[in-house]
Amino acid sequence: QATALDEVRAAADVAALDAVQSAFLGKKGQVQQVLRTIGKLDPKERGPVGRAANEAKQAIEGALEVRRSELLAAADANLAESEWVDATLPPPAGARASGRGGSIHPITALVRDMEDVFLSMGFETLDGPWVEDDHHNFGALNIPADHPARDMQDTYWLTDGNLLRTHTSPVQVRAMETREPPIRAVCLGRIFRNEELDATHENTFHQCEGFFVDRDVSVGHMIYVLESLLHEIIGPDVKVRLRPSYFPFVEPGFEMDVTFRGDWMELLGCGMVHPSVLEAGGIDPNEYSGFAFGMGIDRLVMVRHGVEDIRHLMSGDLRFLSQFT
Ligand code: FA5
Repeated sequence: QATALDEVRAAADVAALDAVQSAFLGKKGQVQQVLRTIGKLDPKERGPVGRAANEAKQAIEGALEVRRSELLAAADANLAESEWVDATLPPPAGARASGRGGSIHPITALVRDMEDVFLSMGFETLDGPWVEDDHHNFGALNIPADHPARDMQDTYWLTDGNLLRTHTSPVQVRAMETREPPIRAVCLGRIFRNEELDATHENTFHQCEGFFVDRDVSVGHMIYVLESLLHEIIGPDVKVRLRPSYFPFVEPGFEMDVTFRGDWMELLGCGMVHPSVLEAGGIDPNEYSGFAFGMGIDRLVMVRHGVEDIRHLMSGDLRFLSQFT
């Protein structure tokens, strides 16, 4: 017993402790060997020897338990020290060149560049919640419950009656509720639609909402802002076309396409904010007018970098992402 207790106290780690445990308490351990000999002893000696062996067994078990929890606590305390990482350190020399360095995701990079351009044009940037209510995502945008335009966007409904926002337009509504014109703002953020996926359709993607409400705002202002942005982001040779289109929250409404791989790709919806949307936001449509647009950020990344399939962007595939280091 004395030897066992010394060895238990001396065990420097859990593996050493396991070895001590099996040497003394295992099937072929020393305590077991003593217990096995009891039957051969003089009957008078059997009782005291058995008791002594069992006491030794209990003492060793108790000591093992104490030492085990000491060792585990020490290992936990060491973990913070041994696994500490300084995430602010630059990558090791050569990591970037070999493609193993971290890099800014092309969507994040585009969002930052777009925000810079909009700030230079006097727009502020706003944020809105991903989980929206029916009123902000649909109702206040002139899309009542029975309106067929709800089918234009396949909605992920939550069990509590809320939804994952299907576009960034609810941020317009929130801004109008809390601000007075002039309002010049953009919101760049993530949105969700229960879509059939293909090369230009994701179910988790990003939009840039822009809106400008003031006196005498016209379609001309809108086209100027959109073209200026695309010149800055894609280059002076970017080719776009504007088509009439329908959204319940603008009148007139348009869509803008951009050339991509020898064809036109739809990039955004836009138009003059509908009078009833201004009214829902507490703004007098007789005094103020405004334009609004909702641009597909992921599609703009495709144009910017020549990405042929939108599904690469959110795939997390390092073979794709390492091209942007
Ligand atoms: C809208 O979402 C409107 N809220 C845009 C708007 C805002 C119109 C303000 C008028 C005024 P739409 O569903 O067409 O519209 O989407 C706008 C853009 O988002 C599209 O032109 C496209 O570039 C992008 N987009 C739409 N669906 C997807 C998708 N599944 N995957 C990737 N991009 C998409």
